[in-house]
Amino acid sequence: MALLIACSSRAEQFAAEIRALEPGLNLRIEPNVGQAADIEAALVWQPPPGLLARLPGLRLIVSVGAGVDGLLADPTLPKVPLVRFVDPDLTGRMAEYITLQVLYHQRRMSEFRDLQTQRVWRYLPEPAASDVRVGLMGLGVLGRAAADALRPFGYRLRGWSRTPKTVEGVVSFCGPEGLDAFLAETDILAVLLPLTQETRGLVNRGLLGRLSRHGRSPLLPGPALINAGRGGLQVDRDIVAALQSGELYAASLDVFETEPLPAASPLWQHPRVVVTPHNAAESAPAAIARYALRQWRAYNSGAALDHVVDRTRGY
Ligand code: NDP
Ligand code: OXD
Repeated sequence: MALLIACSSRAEQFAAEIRALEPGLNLRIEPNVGQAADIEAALVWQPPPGLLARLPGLRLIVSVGAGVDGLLADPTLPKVPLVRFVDPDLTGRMAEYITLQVLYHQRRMSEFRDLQTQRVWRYLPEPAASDVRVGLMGLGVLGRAAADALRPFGYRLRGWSRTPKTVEGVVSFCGPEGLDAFLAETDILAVLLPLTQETRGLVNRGLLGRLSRHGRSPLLPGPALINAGRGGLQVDRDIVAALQSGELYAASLDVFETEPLPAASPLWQHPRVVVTPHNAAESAPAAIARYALRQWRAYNSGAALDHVVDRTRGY
């Protein structure tokens, strides 16, 4: 039996960590697949389309990413269990990222940064956290962790998901019928949805225009958007247009329709936009190696796998 690592980045780091944990394992690193029939499990991030279909003995796929939209886009993906990465290392990093960006917008940091570039010493009043409504789109593993991290600051939390949720301190909205009410009560929108047929392009001009116009703290200059889900959830040009029109005041974007973000994108230069290179929650290779081996051992011993993707739902 062999484990194949097919990752567009960090493959050697994953291999080193796996070897340290299980030195005897027959490990292959794409493109050096060797005898394809030996390979029973694959650890993958953006593998070449069609590659996994050429492994006749494949029994398990472990995704390095928590999001599996890229894998599911390959129509040849073998119908073996597909496990996505869910781990305290990733979850903790994402909770940090969302907290950092929520605090950034609540504390009017884009304006302070602008003033600093002009060498202007000016006081700006800032709203209390308890006067700011944070709307979390997606109340799964990461949305809930973000809620747990934000709750101690006193933010007024709302969440939107496909099905109703009970999360401490979070007002739950769900489904298309709950979206308008959710947006109308949101000052800072944090998107942690998976990319599926239902969610593609959801964060567009129409949605941004429905963010809270009333009930907002007078000290908040306008709504802010944080997207750390997937670039395909948003329409980049609509975000630029909403920033220009004032429907959106500021944004923190970790993901984009095209990655890397093209140099010509106006988002790079916008004074109230924070751009990060899809690294909101770049997990440690050791955590990924531990997780992949745990899933593989579970599979071999007949134990239940964790976080198997529901291919019909798409996440
Ligand atoms: P989960 O599967 O645990 O949670 C997904 C949430 O989205 C659920 O609450 C689900 O609702 C909700 N949802 C899905 N479809 C819809 C819909 N059509 N309408 C409303 N709500 C919907 O995923 P995670 O929290 O683990 O991860 C979320 C995403 O974050 C990943 O798919 C990935 O794209 C992204 N990600 C980004 C990273 C980065 O570095 N930028 C790192 C890791 C992940 P319900 O529970 O009711 O089904
Ligand atoms: C992702 C990840 O899905 O990094 O983006 O886990």
